[in-house]
This record gives sequence, C-alpha cells and structure tokens, in this order.
Amino acid sequence: MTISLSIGPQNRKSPFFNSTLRDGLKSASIYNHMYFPTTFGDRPAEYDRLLNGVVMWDVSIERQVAFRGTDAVKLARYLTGRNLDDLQTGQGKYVPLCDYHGRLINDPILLPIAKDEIWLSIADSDIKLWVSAVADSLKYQVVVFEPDASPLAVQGPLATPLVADLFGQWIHDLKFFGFRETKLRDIPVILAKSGWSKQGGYEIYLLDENLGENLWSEVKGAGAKYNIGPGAPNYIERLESGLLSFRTDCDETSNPFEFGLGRFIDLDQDQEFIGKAALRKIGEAGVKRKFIGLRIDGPRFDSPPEDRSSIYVNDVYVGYASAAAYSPRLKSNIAVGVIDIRHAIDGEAVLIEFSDLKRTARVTPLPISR
Ligand code: THG
Repeated sequence: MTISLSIGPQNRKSPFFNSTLRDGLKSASIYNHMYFPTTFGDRPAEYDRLLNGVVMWDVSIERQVAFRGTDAVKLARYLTGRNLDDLQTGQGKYVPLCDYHGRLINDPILLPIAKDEIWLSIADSDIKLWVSAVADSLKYQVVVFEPDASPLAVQGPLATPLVADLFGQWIHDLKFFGFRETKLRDIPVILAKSGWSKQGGYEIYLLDENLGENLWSEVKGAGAKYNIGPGAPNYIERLESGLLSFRTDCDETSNPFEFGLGRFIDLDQDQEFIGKAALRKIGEAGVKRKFIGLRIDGPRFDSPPEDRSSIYVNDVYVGYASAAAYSPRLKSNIAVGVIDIRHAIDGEAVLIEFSDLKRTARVTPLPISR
C-alpha cells in the first residue's frame, strides 16, 4: 500500500528534513513523533552501500532524553538493570529499560555526558514522560529535558576512512559506543562510534538544529569520493544481524530475557532498579518464548509485509514473525520473530501465515548467517 504523509506540526521534522527531500526521499514513517526517512527509492543500492561502501542515514528520530543534576547518575541506576558501577564520561552503554513488571519499555544507548548529566538515546516510546515521572516521584535533584541533538549515522566499511577524513585520526581511539564532543568546521557535534547495523560506522549528533543542511552537505561532500549515498536504517541487514527493533519486534508483555538482553541486566547487584523483583521471578521461572530468526521457503518477497504474521506448528499458534524480507546475501527470504521456547530450536519446521499467503519456514539462530 502506498499513501502519502500529511505534514503538520503534530509530528516533528528532522533538522535534515529539507536535505533528505532534496536528495530524493521517497518514503517516511513516524517514530518518536517525528518523520523518519525509510528509503530514497533505490533499496538495492542502499543495501549495497551499507555492506560494501558507505551510506548516510537521518536518524534524528533517536531522540535524547537528558537529565542533569546532582542525582543524575542515581536516577540512571534506578531506571535500568544494567550495572553502571564503571560508568565513565564519554563511554556509552546499551541499557534496556523495563517497567515495574519487568516488561521492556525501551532499549536506549546511555551517554554519560558529564558527571551530572546523562542522555538516553531512545527507541520509539515516550521515555521522557516516564523519566520525569520517576524523577519527580522520588524527589531526585534533576531536570529532565530533550536536548538539541540529532544523530546522523554514517555506516558501512568505508564509514571509518570517511569519518577520519572529516574528524582526524583520533576517531580510531573510540571504543564501541564511545563518544566525544567536538566541532566539524563550525558545527557543534558529538561523534560516537555506534549505529544500528553490524557493518561498522559512526553517528554524528548535530548539536544545533539550525545547521542540519550544513552538516548533511559536509558529510555528503566529503563522502563523494567514497560514493556515499543516502539511505535509512536497513530493513534487510538488521534482520540478517538480528538487531532488535523495539516497537516492531516487542509486544506489550515482552521482557528483556526473551530478546537475549539478559546479558545487559545485573540482578545480583545491590542497586535497586525498576523491575528488579519482577525480573528475578521471570528469570527463575525461565522464559516462555524467544526472539529467533526464520528462513522462509518459496519465491523471493518483493516488499516487506505490513503486519505481523502468525507462526504455526501442527496448526497450533506458537508465535509471530515481526519483519520479513529477501536477503540477497543469504539468497533466501528471512524473518525475525518471537516463538514459544519449545519450538525455538535450530531447524524447527514451522508454517508462517502472511496476510495473503502461507509459507513453510525453519527456525534459525540470530544473527542469520547461513
Ligand atoms: N542510535 C542511537 N540511538 C538509538 C539507536 C541507534 N537508540 C535506540 C536504538 N537505536 C537502540 N538499539 C540498538 C540496538 C543494538 C545496537 C545498537 C542500538 C548494537 N548492538 C550491538 C550488538 O548487538 O552486537 C552491541 C551491543 C553491546 O555489546 O553493547 O549495536 O541506532 N543513537
């Protein structure tokens, strides 16, 4: 189905919005109450650049929820089950957030900006409301706000030489999720080694929303010699890599263990945090379902399914596939989904019911590598 978006003040525009339009943006979605570019019309080229070259993505929709004040670190430790004992300014961490029932409500990257300031770079849910409610109810000394910060991702094997051209050789010192505040010419930015792909790369957080066109054209200009092009978080590569898309893959009752995020939660620390007791119980009982990959039989899919698809074994519902596509690399249709733990077995045969067709498929571990 193709429809056009109505543009209005109800949803926000990225600082790169005009640049993306000028460069041929074809489709957008909505994420964190913001227009989210999804393709510039040449999906094979966007995929190829990510795997073999370099591609630039407007990911301003990864909004920042900031809190500043004497209790900033205390608040962060209460919000996530990730152990933050060794938190260091300039080194980010992936921090699942849960509610009091242990249900996953977001999976941000935490950026320790200063001793008294933390940012959560969030996926698609209203975490600013959550954080300010928690902070105020505990009477913590912090102000919660959305800073003027908009990430531009540069991803792919040639992202590293390009970003080194732009910023200098020091970029090689950044560890994964490490970041540094700096300037690109006169544009204030944070450069971070991160990005929602497994092809490597960086994110340049623009710190002045009036300079979006400048930053876009700096990156585009310097990237010309690497044949850079515009794209978006890649629908196919993320399935191959098994990266979690919070709103796509999770439902109202998902917990972090189902998605392999248990390694980012420390139930043994003395620190109290939201969901700790519930997560202990869930952990003791064992997970009932699991996030898995699927290899799907039959002719290649032309376009992604619009809805979640039901998965059956012997006519019994056992879970859902949340996203599916043809992988050129694996020469197969693939999907990710959530399935009953009893069927989360490598090679398990299942039937997937898409809106207009049924396909046989096999369960496979993530990332999908064969
Ligand atoms: N960029 C920024 N913020 C974000 C995202 C982003 N916030 C929300 C969402 N995306 C966060 N989700 C992820 C999920 C996984 C990874 C990055 C962002 C990731 N994971 C590695 C992996 O799974 O191998 C490493 C995790 C680790 O070991 O710590 O890269 O894209 N600004």
